[in-house]
Amino acid sequence: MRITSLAQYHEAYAESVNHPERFWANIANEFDWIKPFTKVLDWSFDDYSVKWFEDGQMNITANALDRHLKTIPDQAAIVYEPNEPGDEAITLTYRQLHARVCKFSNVLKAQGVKKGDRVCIYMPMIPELAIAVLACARIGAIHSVVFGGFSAQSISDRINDSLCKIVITTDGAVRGNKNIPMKETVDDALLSCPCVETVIVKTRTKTPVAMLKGRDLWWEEEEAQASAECAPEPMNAEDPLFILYTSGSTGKPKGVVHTCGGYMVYTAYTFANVFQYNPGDVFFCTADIGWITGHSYLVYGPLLNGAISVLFEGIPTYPDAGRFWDIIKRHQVNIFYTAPTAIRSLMGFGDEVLEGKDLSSLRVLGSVGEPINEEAWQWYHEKIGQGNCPIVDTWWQTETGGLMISPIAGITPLKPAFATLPLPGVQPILVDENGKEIEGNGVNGNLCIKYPWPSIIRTTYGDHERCKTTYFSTYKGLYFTGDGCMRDEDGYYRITGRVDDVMNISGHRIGTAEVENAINMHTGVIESAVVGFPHDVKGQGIYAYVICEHPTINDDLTRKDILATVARVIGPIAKPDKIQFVTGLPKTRSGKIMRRILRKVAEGEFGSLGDTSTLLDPSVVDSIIAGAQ
Ligand code: 6R9
Repeated sequence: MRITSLAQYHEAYAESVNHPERFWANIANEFDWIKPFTKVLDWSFDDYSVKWFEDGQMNITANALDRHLKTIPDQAAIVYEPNEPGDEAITLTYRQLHARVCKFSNVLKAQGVKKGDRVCIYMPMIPELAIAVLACARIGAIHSVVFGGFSAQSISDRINDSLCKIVITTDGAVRGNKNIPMKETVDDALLSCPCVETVIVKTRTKTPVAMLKGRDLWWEEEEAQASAECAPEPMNAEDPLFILYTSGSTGKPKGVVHTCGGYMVYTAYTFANVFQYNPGDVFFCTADIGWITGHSYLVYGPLLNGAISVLFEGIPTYPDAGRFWDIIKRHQVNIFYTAPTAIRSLMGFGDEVLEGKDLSSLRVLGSVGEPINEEAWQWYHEKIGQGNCPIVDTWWQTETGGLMISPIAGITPLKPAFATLPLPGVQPILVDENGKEIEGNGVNGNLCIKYPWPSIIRTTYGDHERCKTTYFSTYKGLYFTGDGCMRDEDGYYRITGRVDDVMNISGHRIGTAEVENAINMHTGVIESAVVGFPHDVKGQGIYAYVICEHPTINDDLTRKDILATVARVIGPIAKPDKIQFVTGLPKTRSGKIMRRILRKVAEGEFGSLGDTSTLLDPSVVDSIIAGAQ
């Protein structure tokens, strides 16, 4: 399954397009199947349904853990780098990780968790987060990890959407010099979650927490009593593996569902190839497991390949802006995978921070989450990669499960700020507004994919119609990514950003409608409109236009109150960077907000607002401009 030259890439690509079933069956057969599959693919993008390897049975943890016990039992699987640089790093070998996953699987079983049950995981970046994820997969429970920065309200919305019966959390979390409550936030969330029967709490900060009799259990006590043997549950390839909530253009985040077989095959294949992982290499993905990048390239992809995966609890700027570089030295990291926002932020601290740092172990660099600007790309290449590490700019999405358009490290000729070429199995197509294919090179359009790959989204939990309308109805017969894209003269792809109402704030997806709903919950707010605007470090920032019932007496305090409301409803990551109070919003006669105009104002481009003649009241625009300056 390993591509080792450009010619082989082209060969593999051609095979994956001409004989997709044969191509993926060969790769899938490299894994351990409990019952081999005989059918490879069944699909329709018109009445959306995709099934890969559907009559096969397997368990992803048997492939990610048990399989390696025969060959590399004592090699590190996860290297945990704690928040405090002075604290000891903890290594879990494949044997140890296997035993702990089995134990925790038995803990879950003892609490009555069965195949198909949903489990909410709300934890900081500690090894037990990966253990909890894998234990669910082992017994066939569907994990729903909620990023540790989300609010109680966001947790309860997610729990109630998929009716989780158990929540796994910690007493608290440490990030940099901050102590963050976790159990307390879960307790708040559970006030409105009657479906939850049990909460398992791992100790991290020794913060005092409430423990309800009959509901709350300590992880340590339960694990101590559990057996280290637990056979992996046989799963059909198309049984759900996990749900991960992500923002779209409408208000409510949707639960993206991935299934066992295709996700396993695709994440393993892309990890091995794109990063050109060699046995013994140390791989460091800085993403939180609460996002898809952490699921696919911190946990599953690396472990399926028997890799060594670094799990970092802290933040890049604690105790100083050299932390990533110290971790690279400490653990002799060979492959480093991070987000442009982190690169831009660290660039801002100046090159002095890099003095004396030993980055010589690095061989491959990766970027993910948002377009990487050329300046950041060059800095990353020169200062971190010392000019000799390829950068793989990986474009993909929660819905795609794995990397889609990306260079293959050291093999695909690079172009700064380009995701370059589609990986084998990925058939991109650019279309215009009417869904007509834009052929040839040197063109721009909306990015769609015309053929299924093994880890494509299967459904949005509990609402298949929503999945169909969101992804498969904008353009008939195509999966629509929501991204704009350019294909240059050489056929290289460059993702230009979202073309829908989704913002990308520091690589985090946040819907404009979601933030508007949160702002509108603030007392006295009549209406709001939110747009993204270019931000030096975050890539995009959040700009909110807000109409209040009464002229506010203290604008500054009201702004802060609104931020507090947004943090409470969604989480601190969704707090607007700018709030402008307005008396009206630019609306068409049919009542639609013209966001195009608001975006231009947020960008400071007052002179190029375009046609405003269809507005109900064009004078609104003048007063917004006056207030923005
Ligand atoms: C993996 C992940 C998906 C959206 C996607 C796009 C943006 C991700 C990118 C990129 C340009 C890249 N995006 N990678 N844009 N270049 N290399 O981030 O998933 O959180 O679902 O976000 O992120 O806009 O549509 P997710």
